[in-house]
Amino acid sequence: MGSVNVYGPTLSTAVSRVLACLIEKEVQFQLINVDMSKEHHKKPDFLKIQPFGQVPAFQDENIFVTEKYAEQGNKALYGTNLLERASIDQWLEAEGQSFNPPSSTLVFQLAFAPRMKLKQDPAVIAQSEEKLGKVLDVYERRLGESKFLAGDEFTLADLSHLPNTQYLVHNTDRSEMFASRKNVSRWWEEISGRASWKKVVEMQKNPTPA
Ligand SMILES: N[C@@H](CCC(=O)N[C@@H](CS)C(=O)NCC(=O)O)C(=O)O
Repeated sequence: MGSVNVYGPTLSTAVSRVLACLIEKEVQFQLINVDMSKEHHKKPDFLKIQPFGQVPAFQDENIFVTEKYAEQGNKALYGTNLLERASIDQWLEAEGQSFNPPSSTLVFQLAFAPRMKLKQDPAVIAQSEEKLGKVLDVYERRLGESKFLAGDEFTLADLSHLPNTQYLVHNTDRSEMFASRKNVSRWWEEISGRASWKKVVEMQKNPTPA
């Protein structure tokens, strides 16, 4: 069994996405906190392992967790054949290109900005809400045809949606966007109920001190 070092705070959506994946794959990891308020992610030592100065960073090698640990944990997380993988890639891409931009903006504006005492931008909020609504309409139709996004199994494509949706449903007043869409709502209940994600949420509630 391997073990990896992950650098970054659990409250970061990008970090929690990776943690959910590692837990699904039963990969042991050590989480090393990075104090972003002190710009530790912009320091030369950090840039050596993450040149963009973003969290999370991995130490060891640039692992592709689902490949390196193919035979352990959830073996179907990234599909078991090329056809499944193509569908997973398609929905991972949908997350990155269509879902993440408006949802991460909403998370920032509605959940983080107030905590950081930053001003919200109502025009940006309205625009992102409209965009996300349209994306969720597509998801609603898709999830009427299959149980999960890439097919009838939970995969990396679903997992990738957990961090932003968690914030939108639990830390903003926009949970209706998910609850009002029957299939999206069923899907969210299912994917957020996974033991791996519940563990990540627990870790977020009890973050390790910087
Ligand atoms: N594509 C990257 C994105 C990582 C990312 O956006 N990280 C954010 C936190 S959620 C970050 O480090 N922001 C600080 C910065 O960009 O300076 C990934 O998923 O690992």
